[in-house]
Amino acid sequence: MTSRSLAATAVAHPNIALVKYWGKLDEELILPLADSLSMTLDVFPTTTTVRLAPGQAQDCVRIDGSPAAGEPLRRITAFLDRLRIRTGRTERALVETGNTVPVGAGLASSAAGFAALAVAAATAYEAGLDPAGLSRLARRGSGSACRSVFGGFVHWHAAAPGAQDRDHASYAEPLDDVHPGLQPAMIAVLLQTTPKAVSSREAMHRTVATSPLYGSWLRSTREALPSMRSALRAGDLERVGAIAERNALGMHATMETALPPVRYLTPASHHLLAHVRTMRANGEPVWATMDAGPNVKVLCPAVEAPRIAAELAAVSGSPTAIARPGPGAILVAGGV
Ligand code: 2P0
Repeated sequence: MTSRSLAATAVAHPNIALVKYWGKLDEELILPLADSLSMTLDVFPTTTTVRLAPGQAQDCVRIDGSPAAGEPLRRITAFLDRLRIRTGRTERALVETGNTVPVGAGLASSAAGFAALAVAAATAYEAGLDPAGLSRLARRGSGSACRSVFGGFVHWHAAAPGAQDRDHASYAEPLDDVHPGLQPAMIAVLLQTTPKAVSSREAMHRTVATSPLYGSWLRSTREALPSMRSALRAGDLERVGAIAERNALGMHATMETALPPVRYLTPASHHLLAHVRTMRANGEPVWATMDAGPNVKVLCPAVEAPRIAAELAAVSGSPTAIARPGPGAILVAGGV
């Protein structure tokens, strides 16, 4: 029997959560303990090509031009194995991925990476998945990747307690009811772009297992989600920003109280956070959010972004990137 040699290339962008995902109900299925909500960015795309390689004994993965090994290779191979089981295909693959964002620095490279891989691999293996199915597949690579399958503002549903098929019940959906007058920008301040010492996966696990604050944060994040939805519907950027900043600070408080603590924020992060608060006290429409890394992202109205980004760059001495809501993952080549 001969196999056709199929290849596909997809592009996906990172997303930044306004209501964070931090903690798993099921570590194998990557099911979150709570819903989360994010904005997909229009900067820092990841491009991934998957080419089936009949006769090859192993998957061969290159990330940013270098052969992958260790944990990144293991995660990508496990991801492709799941797809091979689902499709009944046996071919190994050549995977070539190129990031334009620093990897492992809290800038959501794994979200863009697994979203692009899900779309390219599902096409190459002819998995026939609909958008929700692609989101579920991306979720198994990295939780936050299920949100990068879609553009704009995206809601990731945790499986409802008692759901019959919890894997099926957890996927992301783009919001179609965001007020059209809401024109935000997210300014990423690139304070430090070296890979983190503790992976977000390990940090999340440790926090759920040991932080005495975790239960409170989970309750507050479950309340924050509907409030955020309503603020987005109303086009109320001030409420969106306030909820997002509080949610991010709460998440970092749970990490700080884990055993041993996880501290992603550096003195430079805190310095910039203080400056954002001062700007806000002076009437500037700016709100901060931080993920599993020291970099600070600042939400503000798009029309004000160039001026605010220049100020943040001057205060931090670091480069900035201005992002607007961006597109979902798209296939740019391949498919039959
Ligand atoms: C988020 N983060 O909602 C949160 C906020 C970081 C801080 O999703 O273990 O790489 O692969 O599911 O998706 C980062 O965690 O973790 C993340 P896994 P992931 O964006």
